[in-house]
Amino acid sequence: MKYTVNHSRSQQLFDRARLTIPGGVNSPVRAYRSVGGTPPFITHGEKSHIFDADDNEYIDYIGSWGPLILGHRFPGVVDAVSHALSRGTSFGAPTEEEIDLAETVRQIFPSMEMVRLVSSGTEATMSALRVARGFTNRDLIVKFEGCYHGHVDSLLVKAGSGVATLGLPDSPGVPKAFSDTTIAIPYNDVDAVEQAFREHRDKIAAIIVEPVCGNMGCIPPNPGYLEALRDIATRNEALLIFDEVMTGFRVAPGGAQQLYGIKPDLTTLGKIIGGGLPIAAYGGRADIMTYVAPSGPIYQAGTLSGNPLAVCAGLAVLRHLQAHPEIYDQLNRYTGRLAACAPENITVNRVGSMMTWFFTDQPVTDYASAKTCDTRLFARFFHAMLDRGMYLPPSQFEALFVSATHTEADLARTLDAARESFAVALESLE
Ligand code: HOZ
Repeated sequence: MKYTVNHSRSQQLFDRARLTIPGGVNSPVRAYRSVGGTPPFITHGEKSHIFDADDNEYIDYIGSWGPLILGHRFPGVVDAVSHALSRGTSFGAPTEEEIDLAETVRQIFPSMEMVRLVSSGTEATMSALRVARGFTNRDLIVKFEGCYHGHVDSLLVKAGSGVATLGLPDSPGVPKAFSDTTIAIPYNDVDAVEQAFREHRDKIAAIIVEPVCGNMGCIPPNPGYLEALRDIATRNEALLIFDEVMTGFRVAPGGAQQLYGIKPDLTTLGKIIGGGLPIAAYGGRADIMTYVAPSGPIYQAGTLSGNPLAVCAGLAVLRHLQAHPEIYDQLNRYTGRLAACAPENITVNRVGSMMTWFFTDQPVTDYASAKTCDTRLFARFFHAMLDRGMYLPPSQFEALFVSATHTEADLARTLDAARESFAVALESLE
């Protein structure tokens, strides 16, 4: 069957956007550079579906890149935001709901004894690094190739997500002195971490890791890997930072740290914690977090930090997830069925409701193996899926997300579309 999908209005909007917005988008992966074509301009969403400016309807497997675990326009969020809106949009002053949110986070993530709210995942990781450096009085940070922690200067070294998607080695504009504070080594390689600590003994402030990578596609930690990071950090009096912006409330209610039973010193959260509004958090051991101003000397601040609309949206989602733990069984079941539909020469990685179909027959365990993917085949698959009404991340180096509002009917349609699209993509190999 030949699909002819109209994208003319999106095309017009994209042409217009490019005149005033770099690349026509406000975050690079959205521009479809690595898959080609025009990004649909979105008008609205409802549960698991989104709609574009040409009235095309899609089953959404991006979910705003993770936050929408309860789907678009979750009634609890709509009500909470409407109620908050009726009282004011921003005060730049403390509110009771901020305490509710911080306490709820601490209940779900017991390692986060104290919590500071910020406005984006980038801000959370940037602040966590500053706290780690200030607390340990050391400068160096260990990060892993292909992990992405937002566009923090010193972490844009061998980064994943848009940086990997666009094939950029590093970013101009980051002073060498900043990137020199970063030691980037392969993910899932314990020896490389031991080696880094042998070479830079007493200088490494922290190890920062996506405990399940989502930003080079979904890559789980090897058995024992996170335990080894915990042990190495402790032995060397460095801090272990889990970047759970993507995995928090996603791979388990209490994130990867609950799933794998590891207690980091600091954690960063974003995405789901705001229910689709801009909020993020960092937190961890109380003895470390009391170094943050004004209780301590490490400075970090923000006018919109703890914004009341975002706080109320996030609380509505977290409370719903707390009250309905069965949601995670359904998410896992559905995503497992998506994982199972791939042909043999496609490698599938899944943790909970995060998943990637990798166009390689090699196991994908790190950035080097992720790069064995045939991104041209991925682009063909991606467009075949889009034509069939499936809205996937437009990059081989991102994970898809399933929401609690995806239905049996959605799943059946998606499985049919995926089987056809794999055939379309792979026919060029025959
Ligand atoms: N870099 C994020 C995903 N890993 C967000 C991409 C976007 O919002 O365009």
